[in-house]
Formats: sequence, structure tokens, C-alpha cells
Amino acid sequence: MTDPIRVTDEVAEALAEGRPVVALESTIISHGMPYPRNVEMARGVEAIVRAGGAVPATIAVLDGVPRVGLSEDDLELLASDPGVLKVSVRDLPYVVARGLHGATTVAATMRLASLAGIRVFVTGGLGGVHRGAQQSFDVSADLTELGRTSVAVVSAGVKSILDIGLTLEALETLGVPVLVNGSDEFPSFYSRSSGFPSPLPVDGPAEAAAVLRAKWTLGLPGGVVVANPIPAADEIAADEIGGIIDQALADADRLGMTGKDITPYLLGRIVEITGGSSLTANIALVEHNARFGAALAVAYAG
Ligand code: PSU
Ligand code: MN
Repeated sequence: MTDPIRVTDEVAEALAEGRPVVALESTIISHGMPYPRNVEMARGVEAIVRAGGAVPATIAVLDGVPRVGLSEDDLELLASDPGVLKVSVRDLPYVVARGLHGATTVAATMRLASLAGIRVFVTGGLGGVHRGAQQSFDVSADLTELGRTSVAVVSAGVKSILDIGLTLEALETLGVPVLVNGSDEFPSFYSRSSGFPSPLPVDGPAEAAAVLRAKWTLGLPGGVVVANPIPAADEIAADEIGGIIDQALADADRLGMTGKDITPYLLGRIVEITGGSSLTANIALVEHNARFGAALAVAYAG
């Protein structure tokens, strides 16, 4: 019987030798950013992880095979092929059974990273509790997965297309530590501020790594949110982006968008309304997270 997931030799060797590895997701490539900035971002982030002393492992499903570690051609396909599906945990068995291509969300990437033995994962933004979830029940499976799978997820926080307060409440209920690096406020993706205090402040990768070690040594399974605020030079002020997000949400409402399509729609619409400046900020924060994530993986391995 063949292995259900395929890990590249480079990633497998690093893991076997206890060297640092950083997982990267692919929904951000296929459904989070337009071509060709998406593939440039994907390549750039891998290079930053390498420069930081860790091995990058971008994760996706290609031809029905869950893959950990991808080639340049694989990244190009994910960035440009309109047939790539958005794959959360519930979708994994379907794309595998049918031999399809899938870009993995935070939830699905966490699960595949964990199966491969990777503990640190870098992305831009997490899914969470959507605004109006009291009616729609729209709560991202990213939260469910954070509650059960032992992987640390480095992000720039939660953007206000979501209900940030309810997302933090749900994470608390699930027993997920929410660390914030170098700030006493939880960040809101494009902005360093959100109006919510930092649940668990830490200063630098070594302090964050110590929390991961303590959690998993105690036998507490599950993920850790490591929020890394966007650098001040790259941020979009909360009041400026707030109005744009409200406009994008109103457009989504008018179009009757629901379910898995809503997050990709909102991300694309925000890029349109801002004339691309939100994309520049998005890429800057992902690159910043990749630097931090590489250092975190190095500190955790060491
Ligand atoms: N937020 C972003 N960019 C993204 C996503 C979220 O700023 O690309 C993607 C991630 O893959 C995340 C997913 O896991 O959207 C959440 O989708 P949903 O809300 O359908 O669970
Ligand atoms: Mn949803």
C-alpha cells in the first residue's frame, strides 16, 4: 500500500534529522491573491523561509495526492489553473478520491502538516467566526482544527471581514493559546490594532517556542495561534480599511454569497476597491510572517 501523502525528500530528510521545517498553505495562492502576484509571493515566501534557516513545505493536493513540499511548476499550476478547488478538511477525501487538484486552507494544511510531522506553519490570515454567524452559522473549520491539531500557526491576526471578538471567544473555548508577538493588542491583519487586547503577549520567537514546548510537553494537544502584527510601515489604518471591508461585505450580501465562496470573494473585492494597495499590504505581512515563522521553527527545533 502506498503512503497516502507524498513528502519531498528534502522535507522528509529535514524532519528525520530534527531540522526546522515551515509549512505553507495554498488557498492563499489559488484563492487569496490574483495571478501572477500570487506565484511571486509563494516563491518569495519559500526563499525567505530558506534564508531564515528552515526548509519550506508548501502543501496542496495535486492529482488527488496530498503533497508536502512542492516544485516551482506545482506553484505555477496552483497560481494559474482555474480548476483548483478550495479544500478544507471536509473536502480532502473528495478531492483525493476523484484525483483532483486542491488548494488547502489553514485547516486542511494544518492537518496534512501534522500528518507529516511539521509543527510550525506560516500564513497571512486565519479563518474565524464570520460577522452575522449568529444567523448564518458560518464559522471557519480553521478554528475546529486549531482545537485539535498540534501545529502553531503564524498569522497577522484576523481581518475584520470576520467578527474578531467572537473569533477570540471561540479560540478560548477551544483551548487554543493566542500569542501576540511584540504587542499588547491583537492585530487585525491590515492593521496593528483591533480594539482587542493581546490575550497572551510574547516577545520574539524564543518565547513563542517555549510556549509550544510547554503546551505539547504537558500533553495538551491542539494548535497555537501566533499573531505577528503587520509592520507599521506596511499597515493600512483600521478606519480606512474598515469602510472598504464594510463595502465588500455589502456587495457579498447583495450577490447572495455564502459558504466557502465568501472569503475568496471578499479578499478579491477588497483588492479591487483598494486598487491593489491591500494586496501590497497582504504580501508584506505574509513575508514578515515567513521571517518570524522560520525563526520560530529554528527556536523550536533547537
Ligand atoms: N484569510 C486571508 N487570506 C486567505 C484566507 C483567509 O487573508 O487566503 C484563506 C485561508 O486559506 C483560510 C481560509 O484558511 O481562507 C478560510 O476560509 P473559510 O472562511 O471558508 O474557512
Ligand atoms: Mn465558512
